[in-house]
Amino acid sequence: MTFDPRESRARATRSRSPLSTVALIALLGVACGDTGAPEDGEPRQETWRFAIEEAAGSVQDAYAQEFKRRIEERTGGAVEVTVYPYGALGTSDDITEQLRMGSLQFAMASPGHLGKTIPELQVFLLHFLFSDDDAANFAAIRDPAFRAELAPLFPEKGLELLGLLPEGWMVWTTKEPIREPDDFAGVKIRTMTSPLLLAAYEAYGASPQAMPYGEVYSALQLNMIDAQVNPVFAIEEMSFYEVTSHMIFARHAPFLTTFVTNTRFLAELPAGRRELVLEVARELGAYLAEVQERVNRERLDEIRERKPDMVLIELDEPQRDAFRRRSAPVREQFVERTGERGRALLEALLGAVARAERSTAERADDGG
Ligand code: 6CS
Repeated sequence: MTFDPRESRARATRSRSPLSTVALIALLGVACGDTGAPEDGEPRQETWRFAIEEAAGSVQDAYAQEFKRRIEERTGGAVEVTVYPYGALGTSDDITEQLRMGSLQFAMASPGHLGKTIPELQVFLLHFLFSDDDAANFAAIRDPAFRAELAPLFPEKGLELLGLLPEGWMVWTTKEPIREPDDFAGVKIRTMTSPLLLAAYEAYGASPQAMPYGEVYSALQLNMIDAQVNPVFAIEEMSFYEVTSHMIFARHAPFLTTFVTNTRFLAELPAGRRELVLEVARELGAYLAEVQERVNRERLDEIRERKPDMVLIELDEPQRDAFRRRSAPVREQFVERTGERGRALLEALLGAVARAERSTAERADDGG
């Protein structure tokens, strides 16, 4: 399966072909193994609204478009999925609120923002928690014991976790080089809005400022901030590289997002449609891992091509160690803020990462 961001942008603006006559739906419903027809009749026609926190052509958009494609195909068009890119319905916080109120059915909600609503999710914002091995990290976020700690945190906020998805390593873009924690002294770095992110950058001596995604470019341009942090594809897509001069690769944290739905909506769906949603979400678990890897690589090439004097700095192990040591106390702050549930989630995640590292190492030893 390949994802072409340009094609996706075009697809997002093209209108759908009008295939949804009742007869065709009934036929397709039979052919596809119907998902959601009430026992006595025709499939229920409905539109599901899915908001993403990124632009058309982004990594989240790739996921949303594939979700839309599979749902519409398997319901024979009885369900239509409308994807709303970032900005159409407001900020990440606005989207989450609309999902909780039930005016949206699906959304992407990154812990960098959703951590305000579900504080324990800020575990994903801690630095140097994950492995350096992408395959181990991917296994860790799917680890059943870890998921068993994570999933129950959502329903009490009216949300249901459908997926935890990787979007690539976070990269700092700055106006001065950063090679050691002290280089961050006084640097006004924009973070997402979950409070623990402030602590994460204060630990390096920076002056972090939380703000919505849509305000970052002009804040950099107007020198209200000096730096920001996001995966490579976002740095290209939001043109942050135009208003910064250095990209610092510290591999301090992956960017993860959650794919969420409204608890009540999911519970009240006809059983067939509920199963379909869960099935497609399960199938798409691996999809974004592949997409992000390719999109991040391609976008880095585009940045290099468009701005040859952009300085790329990859921190070496001793340099990363200095950041690792500085960031260690932030784990305590996380536990202080989130209590026993936070501690349990942190331990479950550390356990999952360690297990995943062991099994990827064993596979490598076996030559597999
Ligand atoms: O920095 C942010 O706020 C956003 N960054 C990405 C890559 N996705 C969504 C998030 O809101």
